[in-house]
Amino acid sequence: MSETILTVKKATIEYQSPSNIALVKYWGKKGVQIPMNPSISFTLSNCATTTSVEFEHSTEEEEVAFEFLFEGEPKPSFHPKLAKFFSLVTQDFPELKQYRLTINSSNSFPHSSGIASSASAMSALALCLGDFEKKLKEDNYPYNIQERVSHWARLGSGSACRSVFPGLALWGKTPEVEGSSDEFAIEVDDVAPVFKDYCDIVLLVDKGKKKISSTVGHQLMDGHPYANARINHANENLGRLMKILQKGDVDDFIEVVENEALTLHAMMLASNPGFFLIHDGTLKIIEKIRYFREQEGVKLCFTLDAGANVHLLYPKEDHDTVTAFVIENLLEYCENEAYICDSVGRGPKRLNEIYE
Ligand code: 2P0
Repeated sequence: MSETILTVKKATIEYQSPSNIALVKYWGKKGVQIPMNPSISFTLSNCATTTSVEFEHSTEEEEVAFEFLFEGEPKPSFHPKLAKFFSLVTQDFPELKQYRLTINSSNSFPHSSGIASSASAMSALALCLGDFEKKLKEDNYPYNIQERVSHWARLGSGSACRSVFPGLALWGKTPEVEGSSDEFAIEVDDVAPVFKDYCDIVLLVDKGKKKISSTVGHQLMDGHPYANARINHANENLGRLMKILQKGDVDDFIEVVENEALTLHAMMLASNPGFFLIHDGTLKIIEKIRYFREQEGVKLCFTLDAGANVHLLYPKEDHDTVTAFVIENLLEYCENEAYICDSVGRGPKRLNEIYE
């Protein structure tokens, strides 16, 4: 059966896509970016990557020909990761090999802020490719575009598949949620109002490059002595959290989210070789958050990524109290007193789409 595929001479597609912060953490993978356990995250709002892709029709190549610029400057160090990504995407979308791509990317957050940018960057790129494929196959496009884009984003970086959705996104097959998949993330919208505009202050304890790459971090789960226990525990935490999110129970949310953050770092400590990404400042911040919560009854809590920075999560109604607490008590542990105010966001935005 022959499909009608349009040929576009030239196109430019631009997306802004946010970062996300996991509540139940993805840690460990198998096969081609398949997670060892399901994860769920808040999609953020202010921490985002803007990516424009210019597609120019050319002769078909063995692999996608591309140029990558970050904030206007060529970045050859990103080429191997992108080449691998394109070699996977073209298994689904071989027509892409007929185009030369110029990719321009920039982040809303400062360089070296210690904020993981692979989720926002790879999701923004996947979104541009998704729209382009849909345009080429206009009349017989059979896919669910969000699933397909999330699947491609995952091939670029696991956590990126969750950034395609607003609010909360779940990635990984779980009996708790119908339609969940290891291949792509899905939106979780059955959540109580309090979690729809939850806030996140990112305390930048260490703005440097990560000490270990996420790829190496995930590999340390292969043969980890506690891997099975962790996978079971993550599944339990996910099941609990799904119910908590529906009910709007902030106290139980705090318990699960902090447990996940500390378990992630406990897994790193117990790896071989063991490593720790937490700094003195991270521990001081955690202690102060817990003390403030006990003393003042304000329902703030922390979570951590694979680094020293702390994400301080709290209901929107506590914004003024928490901001004052941060400024008075926590900035002394942040590099150059740097922090970013963010909150649960509405997902990616298409900024531009031009076809010639
Ligand atoms: C997460 N992290 O769920 C977990 C928690 C870090 C700690 O996903 O190798 O950049 O690109 O699939 O997604 C960081 O790993 O890893 C991560 P790759 P990714 O957000």
